[in-house]
Amino acid sequence: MSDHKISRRDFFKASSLFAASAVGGPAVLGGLKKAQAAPVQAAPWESRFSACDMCFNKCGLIARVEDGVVKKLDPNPKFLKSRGMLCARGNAGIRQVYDPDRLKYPMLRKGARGEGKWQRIPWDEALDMAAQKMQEVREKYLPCGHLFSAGTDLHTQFVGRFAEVYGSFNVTSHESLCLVSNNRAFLDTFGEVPFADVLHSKYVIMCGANRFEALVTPDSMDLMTAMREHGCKLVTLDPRYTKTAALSDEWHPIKPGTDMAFMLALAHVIIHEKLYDPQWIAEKTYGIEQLAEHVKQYTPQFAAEECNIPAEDIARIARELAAAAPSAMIYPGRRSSDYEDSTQIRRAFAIVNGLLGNWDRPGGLLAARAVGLKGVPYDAPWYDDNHFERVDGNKVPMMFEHEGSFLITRDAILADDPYEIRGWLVYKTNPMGTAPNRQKTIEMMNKMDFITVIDIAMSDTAWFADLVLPSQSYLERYDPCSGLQGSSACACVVKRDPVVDPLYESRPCFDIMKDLANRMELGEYFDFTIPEYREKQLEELPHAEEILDRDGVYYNPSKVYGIYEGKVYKTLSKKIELYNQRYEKMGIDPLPSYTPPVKVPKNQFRLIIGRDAMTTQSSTANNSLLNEFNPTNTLWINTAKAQQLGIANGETVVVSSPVGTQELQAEVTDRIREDAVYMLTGYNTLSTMQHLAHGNGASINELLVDDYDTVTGNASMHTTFVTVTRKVA
Ligand SMILES: Nc1nc2c(c(=O)[nH]1)N[C@H]1C(S)=C(S)[C@@H](COP(=O)(O)OP(=O)(O)OC[C@H]3O[C@@H](n4cnc5c(=O)[nH]c(N)nc54)[C@H](O)[C@@H]3O)O[C@H]1N2
Ligand SMILES: Nc1nc2c(c(=O)[nH]1)N[C@H]1C(S)=C(S)[C@@H](COP(=O)(O)OP(=O)(O)OC[C@H]3O[C@@H](n4cnc5c(=O)[nH]c(N)nc54)[C@H](O)[C@@H]3O)O[C@H]1N2
Ligand code: SF4
Ligand SMILES: [Mo]
Repeated sequence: MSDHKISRRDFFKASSLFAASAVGGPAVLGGLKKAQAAPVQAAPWESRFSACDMCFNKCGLIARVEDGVVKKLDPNPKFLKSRGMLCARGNAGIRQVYDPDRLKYPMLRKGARGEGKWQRIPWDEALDMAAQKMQEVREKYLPCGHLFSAGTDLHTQFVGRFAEVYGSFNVTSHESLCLVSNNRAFLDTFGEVPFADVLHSKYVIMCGANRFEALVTPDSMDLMTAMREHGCKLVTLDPRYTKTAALSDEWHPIKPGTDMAFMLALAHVIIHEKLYDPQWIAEKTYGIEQLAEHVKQYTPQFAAEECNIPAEDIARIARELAAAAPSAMIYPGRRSSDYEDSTQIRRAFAIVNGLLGNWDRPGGLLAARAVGLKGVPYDAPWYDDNHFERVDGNKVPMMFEHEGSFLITRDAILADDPYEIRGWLVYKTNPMGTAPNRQKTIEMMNKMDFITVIDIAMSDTAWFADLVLPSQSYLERYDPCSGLQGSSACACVVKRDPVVDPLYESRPCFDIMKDLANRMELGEYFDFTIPEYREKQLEELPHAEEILDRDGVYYNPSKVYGIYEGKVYKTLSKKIELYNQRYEKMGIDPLPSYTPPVKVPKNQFRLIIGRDAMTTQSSTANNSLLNEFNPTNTLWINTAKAQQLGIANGETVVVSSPVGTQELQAEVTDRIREDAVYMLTGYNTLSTMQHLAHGNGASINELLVDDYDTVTGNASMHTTFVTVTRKVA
C-alpha cells in the first residue's frame, strides 16, 4: 500500500502542477477555483487517493489515514469530472467502513426466508455451498435457470463475466430501474447517448430532473457555474419545489405525466415561427417535414391545458430557448419522471434538442469520447443444452440485451414463463429496496432454490437470501480501472486502491467470483489478478499507471466539440432522426404522440419518487452520518389538501396503494402540487440489521405498482395512485 501513499510534499507539488495546467487547460472552471485555493495544513495523517462510491459518480478523493484508520475524506482537486467537489454523502463514506451494522462474516439462513435467523459459517464452507447450489441449478434448470443481478460498480463486470461463462443470459442491472428509456430515446435520435455541456449553456430546461439534489457530476457543479458566472437561464418543470426549482429563474409546477405535451408545444413554436437554423436542420437531421406536420396539433394552448402552464409562458420559453440556441438545451435528465411511454416522452426531449441544433457544439449535447481503456477479452463457452433467449426477451421491442428488465424478469420468474429460474446471485444492488412492489420481489425470492447476496450491509435483499457474503467497502479494496466521461470535462480514468486494510472477514467481489469459478471448473476465465487486469486495461495509455499514482486520475485529452464533423450518425438515415425510421419499421410510433396520463382518481394522489442531496437510493438511510439530516422519511402533502383531509403537520398518516399500505408522518407543505405526494426511499427496511432504517418511516417500494415502459421495460415509477388518511389512534 505504501507505494500509493502521497507525501505532503507530493501533494503540494501536485496542487501547483494542477494550478499551472488549469490555467491553460481545456476547461478553466469557476467551480475549481475554491478547491485550488484551499490551504493544505500540516496534518499527522497519510493521504491516499481513491474514488468515492457513495453513488455512481466516482468523484476523486483523498483519504486522510491515521494509524490505519480513515479520519477524513477530502476532494481530489485534480479530479475535473467532479470539479474538485466531494458531496455530503461522499464525506459520510467513512461510515461505510466503520458502521457497526456492517456484514462481518458469511452467514447462512437458518429459519424461514426473511425470519432473520442466521448462522455464521467459514468462507470455505460458504463458497463450497454456493458453488454446489449453482451447479445444481444449472443441472436441473439449464444454465439460464440462474439469474444474476449486479449494481453499479467496477467489479460488476466480473459478475457479468461469471454469468456468461456459467451460461446464463439472465443478468439484470439497476439500469432498468433507472435510465434505460432515457438512453433508448437519445440513442435512437442521435445514434448515441450524449453528455450535456451545461457549463457553456445559455439556457437550460430542467424537466423531471433535480440536478442540485440528485447530483450528477460535472453537471450539478457546472450548472451552478453557468448560472452564476455566465448568466445561463434555468427553467425547471417539477411538480415539487425542489432545491433545483428554488435556485431556478423559473419554476413551473407541471402536472405529472404531461412533459411530452410541453416538449411538442416547444417544437410547434420553434417550427411554425421558423426559429431553427434551416441549413443545419437540412444537413444534419432527418424528418423535419413529418415533424412539422405532426406537431401542428400541439399548440401552446393545447399544452397549457394539459400541463397547467400558461400558453404564453410555453411560447415565450420556446422563443427564448431558440434565441439561445445552439448553446441551449432540454437537459436530457437521467431517471427523470417515468411513465409507461417514457421512451416516447424522452424522444420528445431529444427531438427539441435536435431542433436547437445543439449536437456536438458548445453548450449543447456532446458525443462520448474514447478514454482508451482496453478490455480484457475472453471467449465464453457455448452450451448447446440451454435456453436460447433471455427470460425477459420478446416482451418489449427495444430492451437493452445487457441490462434486461428487472420487472419483466420478475414477472417471468413468477409465471415460470418462458422457463424456470431457481437460482439468484446478487451483488451490490438491492431490488427489495429499489424495485417497485416489494411483495412481488418477496414472492419471486420465495420461488428460488438458492439465493446468494454479496453486500456490505444486511440489505432487505440480503435479509431474504440463503447465503450472505460480506463484501469489502470501496475504501478497502482494489478495483479495476474505470473510464469516466462528462461533458466538457475530459475523458478520464480512475482506479481504487485500498486506503485501509479490510475489516472483519470481508472480501472483494472479484475474489468471490474467482473462487466460485475455480470450484465450478471455470477457473480459466478468472486466471488473473486485479493488478494484472489493470495492467492490461492501461496497456495503450502511456504512463497512465504512474500518473494515476501521482494525481489519482489520468486524462486522455481529446477533441470536445465537432467530433461529428464529416462523420455519419449511427442511425438508419445516418442523420439525427427527428422521425425514427427504425421505429416505423418495427411498428413503434416514429414520432412521439401524446396521450394524457391516467387521471388521478377522486380523493387520491399520484405517488412520485425523487431524491435528496443527503441520501442515495436505498443505501444510506442507515448511514448514521447521513441519517442525521433525514432521521425518517415523511409524506409531502399539499397544505390545502391536508386541510381538507384534516391532516396536521407531523401527524401519522396511512398511505395505501393497490399493492401495499404504509404509515409515516405527514409533512404538510406548499412545495408540492395538490394532486401528488412524495416520500424518500430507503426507509422502513424489513432487515432488523439496519438499526436506523428498520421500522422507521415508510417503504415506498411497498407502495409503488410495477408498471413499465412499453418500449424498453424500464420501471415507470410515477404511475401509482394512493389514498392518504389520518391514522386513527
Ligand atoms: N423508490 C425508489 N426506487 C428507485 C429509486 C428511487 O429513487 N426510489 N432510484 C432508482 C435508480 S435511479 C436506481 S440507479 C436504482 C438503484 O438501485 P440499487 O442498485 O438497488 O442501489 P442502492 O439502493 O444504492 O443499493 C445498493 C446496494 O449495494 C450495497 N453496497 C454499497 N456499497 C457496497 C460495496 O462496496 N460492496 C457491496 N457488495 N455492496 C455495496 C448497499 O448496501 C445496497 O444494498 O434504484 C431505482 N429505484
Ligand atoms: N443525492 C443523490 N444524488 C444522486 C442519486 C441519489 O440517490 N442521491 N442517484 C443518482 C442516480 S442513480 C440517478 S439516476 C440520478 C437521478 O437524478 P434525476 O433524474 O434528477 O432523478 P430524481 O431525483 O428522481 O428527479 C426527478 C424529479 O422529477 C420530478 N417529477 C416527478 N414526476 C414528474 C413529472 O411527471 N414531470 C416532471 N417534469 N417532473 C416530475 C420529481 O419530483 C423529481 O424531483 O441521480 C443521481 N444522483
Ligand atoms: S456525487 Fe457525492 S456520493 Fe456521488 S460519487 Fe460524488 S462525492 Fe460520492
Ligand atoms: Mo439511477
